[in-house]
Amino acid sequence: MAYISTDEAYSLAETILKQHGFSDRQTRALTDTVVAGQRDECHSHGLYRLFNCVSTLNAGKVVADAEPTVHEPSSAIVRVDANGGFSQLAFQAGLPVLNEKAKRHGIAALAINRCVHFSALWVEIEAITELGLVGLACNPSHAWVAPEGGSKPLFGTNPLAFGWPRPNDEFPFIFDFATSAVARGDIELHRREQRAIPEGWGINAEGQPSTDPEAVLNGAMLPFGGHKGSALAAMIELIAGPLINDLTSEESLAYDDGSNASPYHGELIIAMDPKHFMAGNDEACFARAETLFQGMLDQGARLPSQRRYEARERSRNDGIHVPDTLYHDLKQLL
Ligand code: NDP
Ligand code: PYC
Repeated sequence: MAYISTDEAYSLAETILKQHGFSDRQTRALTDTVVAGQRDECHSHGLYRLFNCVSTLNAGKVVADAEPTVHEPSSAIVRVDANGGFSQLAFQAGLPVLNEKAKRHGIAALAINRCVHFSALWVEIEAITELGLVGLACNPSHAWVAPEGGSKPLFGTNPLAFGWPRPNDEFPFIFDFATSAVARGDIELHRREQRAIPEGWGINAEGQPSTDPEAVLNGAMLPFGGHKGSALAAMIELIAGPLINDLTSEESLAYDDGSNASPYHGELIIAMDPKHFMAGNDEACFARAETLFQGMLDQGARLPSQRRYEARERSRNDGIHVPDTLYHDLKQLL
């Protein structure tokens, strides 16, 4: 197992991305995301994603030097056209406008269009909570997941993330999960490491339950929580697809046309300013939220993101942990 410094992780990611032709601004935004993922031990969305960045570029499915354009169609909506680039730079371009609108109106939405997407959403949600805002984000992906009761891929792995800022320099309360039983990236990592996957993650092409990652990647993944995850996945298709005039997961996969590139679609992000909602009782309202969190902890439960924050601390002390084979394979990209 290799341990590398944050500077080394940045330098490795930046060198790979620039050598393959990404612009400085795309490279910086992508590097921030994949290094943060590796630092927080989110292995399916860390440095491993550099392979997808390169293969998506080689497939001609991302614009390496795209510059996002920002539009303000109404007072509480900001729309950013990623112009075929990755979502990260588009998010960074829209965030200051989202912040200004949420603080002015209490609630605002950022719609990102025409972006190539692979990011873990907590990165964006954390940026929103750092501004003192409550945030919600979601997006489709490629059609990989069968609806509850079905057996053929239709929905994406459609992540949903939420964040609540906390007083006294506490890390924000953030959850961020795929609406499939697990992220596809996790199944890909099982395949890479030749490990069986747990039952319940997916079915093979014949619609039978399978623990073989390859069979499930070629069959269909399953939603988490049966009909509940399935309904949430459908909602995300709607509000981050047709509602913002962008592609569903099925349409994204059709656009992909077998090239195995990262999904291409939109993303919806909603930000709320607590000051507008808490009717002047901010301190008491935030204190009641803390009582809720403490109630969870008192029962021995952990807060979502706690594992991530602990991993962040470990990375700060020991360096960022990169499995040997991943490190070796990343070097082959240079
Ligand atoms: P996980 O199941 O690993 O985790 C989901 C969330 O639940 C995390 O916030 C996690 O916190 C929390 N959690 C896990 N276990 C517990 C527990 N015992 N008690 C309390 N909280 C817990 O995530 P997924 O596999 O579903 O998704 C992984 C990532 O993949 C996400 O970041 C998502 O954004 C990304 N993704 C991106 C897609 C895209 O299209 N861009 C598509 C699909 C997924 P912690 O991290 O601290 O464990
Ligand atoms: O892991 O499901 C996933 C995923 C899709 C797009 C980016 N990550």
